[in-house]
Amino acid sequence: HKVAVIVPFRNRSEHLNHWLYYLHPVLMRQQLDYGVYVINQDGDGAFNRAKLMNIGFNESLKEYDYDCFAFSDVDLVPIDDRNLYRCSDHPRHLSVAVDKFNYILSSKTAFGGVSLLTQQQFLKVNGFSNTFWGWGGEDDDLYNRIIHRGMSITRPDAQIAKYKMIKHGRDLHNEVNPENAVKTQKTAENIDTDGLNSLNFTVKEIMKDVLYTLISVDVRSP
Ligand SMILES: *[C@@H]1O[C@H](CO)[C@@H](O)[C@H](O)[C@H]1NC(C)=O
Ligand SMILES: *[C@@H]1O[C@H](CO)[C@@H](O)[C@H](O)[C@H]1NC(C)=O
Ligand SMILES: *[C@@H]1O[C@H](CO)[C@@H](O)[C@H](O)[C@H]1NC(C)=O
Ligand SMILES: [Mn+2]
Repeated sequence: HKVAVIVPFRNRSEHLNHWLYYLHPVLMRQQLDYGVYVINQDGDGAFNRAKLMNIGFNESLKEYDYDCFAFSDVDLVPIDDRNLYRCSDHPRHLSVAVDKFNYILSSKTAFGGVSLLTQQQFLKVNGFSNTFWGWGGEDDDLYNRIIHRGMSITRPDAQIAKYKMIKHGRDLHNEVNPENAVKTQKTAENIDTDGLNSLNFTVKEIMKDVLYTLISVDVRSP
């Protein structure tokens, strides 16, 4: 399994240090052929988690022929090695039971936190939408894209797919955006024109660390 782990990032070095400390041993024990790509949003504009994911997909493929993409928040640490960071026949949601939510899945359609798609599956849905600025909705839109393209999602057992979320307050410039919830109703209208095929960004810096590749990008916030 050639897995690119894509981590959207801004201003959370402490979380990243914890994440790297806990995830590398897990990923090694799972015997993956993997690389970690931390995609840092440059500047102070509105945060765009989904666009950073798309950028991670495109940029990681320039380095290696990855066939599986694990899209992960920087604050989610799995607590069971059996929760495999491997793709399957269907897009897969891994962060099923998170301590912050009393280990209860919020909804059957939840697809945020940590999710995995093969290269083919991700291309089939045209990636994430690029237009979800601020907090919320981009994960639901990706779920809608998957259903719209005739696929379904799978999850590991909740007993295995347990996570700890590193405690944090609301980030600056990542306020809940009420427009995002409205936009999730319009996935079918947007999927063909908004995604990997309309992605635009500027790479500001690529820094190679032993443990990860940091790619700083200007996402062209409005
Ligand atoms: C990053 O954190 C610093 C210090 O907490 C803060 O001054 C700055 O505004 C933050 N920038 C962003 C983009 O959140
Ligand atoms: C970048 O893409 C967004 C949509 O993802 C679009 O609204 C914007 O006009 C594009 N900007 C440029 C400079 O192409
Ligand atoms: C991103 O990847 C997609 C799919 O391979 C490609 O169509 C698109 O041109 C790429 N965009 C950028 C800006 O690299
Ligand atoms: Mn969080």
